[in-house]
Amino acid sequence: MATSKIYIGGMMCSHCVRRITMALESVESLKNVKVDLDTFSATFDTDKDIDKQIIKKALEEEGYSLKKVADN
Ligand SMILES: [Cu+2]
Repeated sequence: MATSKIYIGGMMCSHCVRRITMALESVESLKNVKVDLDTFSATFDTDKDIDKQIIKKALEEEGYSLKKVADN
C-alpha cells in the first residue's frame, strides 16, 4: 500500500472538500481519502500505481482540476 498526494484546482470551501472527497472515493483503487482545504491537496492510499487520467476525469466531472501529482 502506497500513499499518494495530489494538488487540486478550483477548491474553495468545505463544500468543495466534500465533493472532491466523494469524487476520489468513487475511484475504486483509492482508499483512505483525505482532502485538505488549506493546501488544496488530497492524499490517499493505493495498492497499485495510480491512473492519473481516471483521477483527472473524476475531478473534472465535479468541476475541479488535477494540478499536479506529488512525486513521493
Ligand atoms: Cu466550495
